[in-house]
Amino acid sequence: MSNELNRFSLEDDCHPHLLQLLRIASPIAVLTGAGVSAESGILTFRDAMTGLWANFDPADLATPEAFAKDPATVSRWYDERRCKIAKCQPNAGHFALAKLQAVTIADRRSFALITQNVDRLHQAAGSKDVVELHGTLWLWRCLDCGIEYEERGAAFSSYPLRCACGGSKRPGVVWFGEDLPKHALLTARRAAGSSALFVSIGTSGAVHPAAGLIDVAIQSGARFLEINPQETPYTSKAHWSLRGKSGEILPQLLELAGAE
Ligand code: BV8
Ligand code: ZN
Repeated sequence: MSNELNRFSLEDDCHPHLLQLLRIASPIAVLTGAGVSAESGILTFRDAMTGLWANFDPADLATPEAFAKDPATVSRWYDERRCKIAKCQPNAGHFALAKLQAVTIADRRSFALITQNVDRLHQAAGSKDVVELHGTLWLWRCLDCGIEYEERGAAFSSYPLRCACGGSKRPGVVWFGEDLPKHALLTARRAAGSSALFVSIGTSGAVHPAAGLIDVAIQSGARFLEINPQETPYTSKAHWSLRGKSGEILPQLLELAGAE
């Protein structure tokens, strides 16, 4: 099939080759970004800088240097985000991806869900073996003794959080300038490099090395589907590009592919 871009909305006939791939391709690899959680009420990373945080640049908060300089402010920002996502539920897009994984595995095909998100809404929707490239807001780690705590409770009462050993706890996310978890990145690169169909959903493609997985997949011969309301630096490389919200497109796509 030629590499021309098949840009269509779901109102048109959804491309028969894409639907066929969703039914038979193996492996399928999916990369999600903050856009997949937008319909759950979680602001994307850039939108998150509103209100109290309006005059902060994410890069000024999501770095080891920012935490070293002002652990209380950085901890407060992450705790506020943690408490916000505690009130959020998975949306139809999360559930559709969990369904696609279940159907693919039931067909004895392989499926990998790789996420840049730190909210664990994929897991809450039933997705299994989610590859978390950027960690999660639910885990906090002591800088001194390394103990990891799952923090599911109410907002912390003081910042930074203290470990039982007296050390301060940092959020279990990957900050800018920090390496991604080695095993997660290796798993993601292997999944992208062996995929027959690679789907990127709700990501601006701005953050590396996560976004680079798209090139890994395409260069290894995968067909590439992008689902996003806006163009991204990868749109021009997509075999199919669906413009819209993942919570609306994914359930329709699964229904059209008979994976409902
Ligand atoms: C590293 C956790 C080695 C923290 C995050 C190569 C080229 C250029 C730069 C670099 C490069 N390699 C490394 C870098 C530097 C840097 C980087 O990428 N900088 C960018 C900004 C230029 N990368 C790193 O530092 C990484 N580490 O490479 O280590 C190293 C070591 C030392 C020095 C250099 C390199 C670590 C990156 C991880 C950072 N941590 N998250 C936290 O959450 O606080 S990244 C964070 O931002 C999010 O996790 C997300 O992945 C990312 C982007 O955020 P958003 O834009 O909000 O979200 P997203 O991109 O997903 O876009 C939202 C999309 O959704 C939009 O397109 C929108 O249209 C769409 N949308 C909206 N509504 C919907 C929707 N889609 C569908 N449905 C809807 N309803
Ligand atoms: Zn400790």
